[in-house]
Amino acid sequence: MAELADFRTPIKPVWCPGCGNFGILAALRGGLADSGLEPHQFMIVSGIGCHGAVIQYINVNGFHSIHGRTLPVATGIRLANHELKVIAISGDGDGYGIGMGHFIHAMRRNLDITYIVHNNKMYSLTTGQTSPTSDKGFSTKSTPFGSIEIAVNPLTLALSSGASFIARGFAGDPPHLRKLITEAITHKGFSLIDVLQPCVTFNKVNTNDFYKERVYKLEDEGYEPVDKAAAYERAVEWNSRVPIGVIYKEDRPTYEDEVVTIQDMPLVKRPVEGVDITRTMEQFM
Ligand SMILES: Cc1ncc(C[n+]2csc(CCOP(=O)(O)OP(=O)(O)O)c2C)c(N)n1
Repeated sequence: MAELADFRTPIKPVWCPGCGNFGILAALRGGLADSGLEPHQFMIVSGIGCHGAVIQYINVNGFHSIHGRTLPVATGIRLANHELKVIAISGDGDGYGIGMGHFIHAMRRNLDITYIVHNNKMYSLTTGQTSPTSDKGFSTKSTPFGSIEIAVNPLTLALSSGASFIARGFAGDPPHLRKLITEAITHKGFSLIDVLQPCVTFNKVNTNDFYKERVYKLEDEGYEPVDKAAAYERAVEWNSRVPIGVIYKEDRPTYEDEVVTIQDMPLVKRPVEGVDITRTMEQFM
């Protein structure tokens, strides 16, 4: 069985010292190891942003996609070979900004994909502009007088779009996030983990201390993630208390379950000998 060390690469992360991405990377490696699968069984797709480099630091199959397109790439991979465990990784700008349409459609399809979003509530790779999760009034170099837009709530959006596993993690608590990641990988269906990720360089409001003072674990309160109405109540909580843990979970058929042409075997395993593509090729000549 694969061990934690099998998921490491010799490449050293280039993130800023103290970046929340280090905690997420440690949790992700641990979550992959705990799932009981081998490195070659995973495919990780990352997007554009500071988080995007993550695939270089994990020893599994990887694809660095373009801005906002992690989910369509992950969808294609999953439908071509649904024996692969597919994990898509985005930043909040990548996933909830340019990738927003894909996010909603992937959830309503309930593809069996794990989606981890490094949510630092701003664009960091491009040196600190507002993102869709920046709070109203948040001041950045693109909004020096404070953002005048309200923030997107990824959790309520996921609840209304049909994601079948919805959780929030915190980069400052890697052991807890590790468990969430293993649970999400094991879940059959679309799983979202929105991860609170302090950006030590550009976000001076949502710092590690900001979260440490506020986060509480849903499971510590005996919360059961089965009731959608109760999940909405927790999902909108963003004041002196901020919940982390599994907010909602349900079992329903995945997209792959309902695509009849891949029921007997993955598309990549279909024999291609005897398939004549001459007529199709002629149309492109
Ligand atoms: C189509 C496209 N638009 C814009 C950019 C520029 N760009 C690169 S990274 C980035 C922001 C990334 O922010 P986020 O997804 O929140 O990730 P973070 O860097 O905060 O981890 C932007 C706007 C790009 N590379 N491609």
